[in-house]
Amino acid sequence: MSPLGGQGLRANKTVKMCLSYADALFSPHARQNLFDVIKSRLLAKGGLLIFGTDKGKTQQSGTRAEGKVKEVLDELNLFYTCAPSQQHRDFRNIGNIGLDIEVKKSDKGIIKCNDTRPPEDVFYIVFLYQKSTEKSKHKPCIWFGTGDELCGHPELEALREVDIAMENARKIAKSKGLGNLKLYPRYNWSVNCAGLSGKIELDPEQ
Ligand SMILES: [Ca+2]
Repeated sequence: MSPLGGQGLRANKTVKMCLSYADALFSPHARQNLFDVIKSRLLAKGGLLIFGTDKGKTQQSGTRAEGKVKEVLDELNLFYTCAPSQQHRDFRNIGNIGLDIEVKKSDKGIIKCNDTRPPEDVFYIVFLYQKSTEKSKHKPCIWFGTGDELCGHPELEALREVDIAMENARKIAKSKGLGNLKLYPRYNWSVNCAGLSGKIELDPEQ
């Protein structure tokens, strides 16, 4: 038995945790690196074709896609917290280094984001065209990347102009002259994934 016994093991664990914190602080690539590990593991695992929805319940098949990612996080024994639904980060602070992952699924290739556009610092795993057949233009695939890459690197100036236009629209909607009508202009963002590069085709046989 080692002179430190059980204590030695605990000490070892502490060292590992400190290293991962240090890694996060000193390497700007730590989150990307961990995301790459999760990506490889998910692809190696297979069984990633998630067919359609159960009786039109989009939420449920979305949950199945998230379940696949959760399995990988658990197999890798990674720390994370789960966000309440309707938020843009399904899994937060993965590996205790601030890696947040959002899982999406769309059979039509359009991701609905409602009032919040994908945050640039969130990493996305997107299941696309799962219902495709042999004749379909788009094959079932999966895509990995950051929110910024998902959005196609929008220009800050263009985004700022949109925000100003929205502010103005809200001001106009509040102004007098609409009688009893009330209006609150809202964002309704969505992402068209057709042009995303780096999609990984899924084997229909798996
Ligand atoms: Ca999700």
